[in-house]
Amino acid sequence: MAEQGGKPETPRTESHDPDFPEAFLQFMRSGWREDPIEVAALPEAPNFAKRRAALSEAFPGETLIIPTGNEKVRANDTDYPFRPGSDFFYLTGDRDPDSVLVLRPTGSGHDAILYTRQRNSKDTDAFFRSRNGELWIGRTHTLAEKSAELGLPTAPLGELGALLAGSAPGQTRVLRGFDANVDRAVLAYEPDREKPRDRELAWVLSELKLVKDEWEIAQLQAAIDATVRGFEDVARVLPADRGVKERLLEGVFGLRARHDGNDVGYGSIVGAGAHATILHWVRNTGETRPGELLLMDMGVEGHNLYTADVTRTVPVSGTFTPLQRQVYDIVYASQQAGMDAIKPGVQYRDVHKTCMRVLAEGLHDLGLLPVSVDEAMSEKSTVYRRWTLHGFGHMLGIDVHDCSNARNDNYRDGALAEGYVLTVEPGLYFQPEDELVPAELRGVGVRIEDDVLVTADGCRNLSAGLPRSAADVEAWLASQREAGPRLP
Ligand SMILES: [Mn+2]
Repeated sequence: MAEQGGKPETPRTESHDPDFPEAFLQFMRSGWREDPIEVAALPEAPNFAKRRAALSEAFPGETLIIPTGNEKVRANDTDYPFRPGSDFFYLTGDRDPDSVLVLRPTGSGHDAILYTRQRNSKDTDAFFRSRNGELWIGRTHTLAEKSAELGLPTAPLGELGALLAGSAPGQTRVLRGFDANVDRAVLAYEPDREKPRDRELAWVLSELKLVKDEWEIAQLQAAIDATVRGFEDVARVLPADRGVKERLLEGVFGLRARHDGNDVGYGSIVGAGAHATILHWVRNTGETRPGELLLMDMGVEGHNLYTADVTRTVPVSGTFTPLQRQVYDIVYASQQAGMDAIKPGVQYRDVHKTCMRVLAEGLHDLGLLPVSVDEAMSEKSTVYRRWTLHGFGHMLGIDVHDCSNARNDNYRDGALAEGYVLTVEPGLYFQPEDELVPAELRGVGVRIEDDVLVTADGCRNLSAGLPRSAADVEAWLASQREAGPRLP
């Protein structure tokens, strides 16, 4: 029995597959039992429905099309593991590639329909022939099973084309850049430069995500707790008296991420020594050295795709040198000042200025600023940024850089509100080839990054499970080493 409507997909095969003689095909088509699987409605499905309702309210009378995206080739015929599009997942909870959420206007709001791949069950040759067949990838959901799980009507992907072809320009918006087929099928209709229709959909989706609900906060806390365990795992295998490869530490953290969560939320940055001064050092080809610092920026992405984003900088030998500690304490003071400033109504930009002023003062104390702190802090100068390099933080959620399509007025140039989750992550970086700093500072990089929730009257540090101050980091490293290596 084929699934309702739509054509079964063409088998996806590879050049090294053996031939399929007719006798084999006939034989493979019969003699299989069909065991049912248990499908329960996801407890969080009502949260997803609430978000769709909020989106519906923002665009009355219009058709909204939100694809998850497709599998991406890593090399030749192998793909990267699929990770759903963040906005799509935020609205549906569906994890399969190629799916497309469509909100169609009704009299009072919108109907939501999830267009999704059909099951390649045992009554199709794809079952055993196709790389998407269940013999290859395991049991997948029928449309009805997926519908029951997500609380969302489903339809075969094959029926999407007709709907897209019939969509009225001017009454349809597409979340673009995820699915080339969808982008091609619905031509952009953007008569207003100031309010580009499709980008407005992306703005609104990002801005809906700014305030996290209780369930999302719990997801973030779970990801952060797993991240704390991952940092502990790494501290336990980091020797004080000899070098190890950065990739050993990346791998140990990655094991925790895959074991306790979905994966790492972004490529782990493991920067030993001067690598700490490279902001996105993800090659991780170096080695630790006793006496040097080690900067690790790593986050577990939880089972529901919310991610942590945490950085710690530790002295490999167990204690900071006086100079390392001086730099560390400046960054710590900056981070603390940022956390102290965060509460509802405070301008995002003012938290940035607060953190940066403390860093600039520290740079002045180190004798590095060519001008006064006030002059360096003026908008016409900002020369301190040679050593601070980036902003104080960013929103955090289902994306590590969450809400990135929000309009400036509601993010960079806006105020914080209760329920926002953001990182606070100042740093100081002295490049190995910087002729304007003394030799002993060259190759020193420090960043401290925590994830905080804006509360009614301040903020709560969700990553307080890891120490932040220099003394606490030293004590923590010693106690982890004392406890010794562990497997998840
Ligand atoms: Mn970050």
